[in-house]
Amino acid sequence: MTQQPLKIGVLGYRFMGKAHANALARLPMFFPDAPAVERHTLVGRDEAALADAAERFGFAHTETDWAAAIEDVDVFYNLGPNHVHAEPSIAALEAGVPVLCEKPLAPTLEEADAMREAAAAADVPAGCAFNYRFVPAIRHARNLITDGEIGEIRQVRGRYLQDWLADPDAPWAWRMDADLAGSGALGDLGAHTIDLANFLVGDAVGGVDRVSGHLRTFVDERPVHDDEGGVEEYRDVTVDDAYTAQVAYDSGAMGSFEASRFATGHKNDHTIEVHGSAGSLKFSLERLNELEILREDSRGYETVLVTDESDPYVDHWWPPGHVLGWEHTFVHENYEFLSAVADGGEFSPSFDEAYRVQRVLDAVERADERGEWVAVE
Ligand code: SOE
Repeated sequence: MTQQPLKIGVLGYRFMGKAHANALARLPMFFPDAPAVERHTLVGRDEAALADAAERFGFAHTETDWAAAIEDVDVFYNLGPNHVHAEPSIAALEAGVPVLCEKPLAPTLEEADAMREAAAAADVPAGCAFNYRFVPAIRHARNLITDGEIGEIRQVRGRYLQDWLADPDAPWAWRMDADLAGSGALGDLGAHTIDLANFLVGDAVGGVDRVSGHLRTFVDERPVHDDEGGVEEYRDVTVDDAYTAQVAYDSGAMGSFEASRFATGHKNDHTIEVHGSAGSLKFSLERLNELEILREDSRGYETVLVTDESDPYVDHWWPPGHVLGWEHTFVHENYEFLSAVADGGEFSPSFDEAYRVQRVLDAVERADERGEWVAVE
């Protein structure tokens, strides 16, 4: 008997709604062993914008009440702003509906803890959409590290640089409000890098023992525009525009992380570099098909194009050298999550792993407030 398609409900229809809707649409063609899915219900508040998005993204139904949507679907994607992550995700899990929630898990450690507990009590997958774990070159890097190719891990260095707020007249948005977002560059961008470091070297370096932190807001109010494009008011920016942090791992390994929304000259420059006792690895999102590898006794980094059919996920797409893009990471992530739902398996990164990230975000903010190193609670 053919299995009924999984009915997917998605809360959020802007940037992340588009990225995940595109991923769902591409699964049947490129991942034919993925479970059949139906883009069933798209959830949002603005009915006109919602109807337009549902039409473009291929959703059969729309709903302005997320609780009603949860009753009608088999899987719930929470792609809303950070302050909307906890309540609907917990409600879905309590109803036995698997959840994929965008990062960071929540604005606060307390909400993230409640989400983690709801996931532990539910017997279904609960995942956090740290999509950069699903880049083939990152998977290849993790395999090299796991195989001991670069020896004992000593340092990891990550930075996520963007420039979209360098203009002081760039408009206010929810990402700039601490009550809605939790933090700024730290939680929006730093969460990715801290999770990626956990994914790459977490097994080798253990947990995070203590951190230092420095957060800065360069522009402390921004315009809110009216329908005619004029300035209706100015609203406070209550989150960081940039952060730096140092991390001391349990193993004695060192981490240094930073992110900025003011880094002119950088659009979406997420880089991570790992130094081991027998070599180093370096990855940059702006060159996401490449991995730079330095092996013991070599004089410099070798640039490897990670597009062979033997490389992670590549055999689903094109022949060697026909490079992938940012959106492919969402296809890989959706494939793994929906396969875990269909097979009753585990999905990583789980809410537990996302909570580990949230603990570091919280510690970095506390370290900044105190001006000293703090332990991760
Ligand atoms: C910020 O602009 C942002 O959209 C992040 O929220 C995403 O997680 C990142 O992948 C791209 O930049």
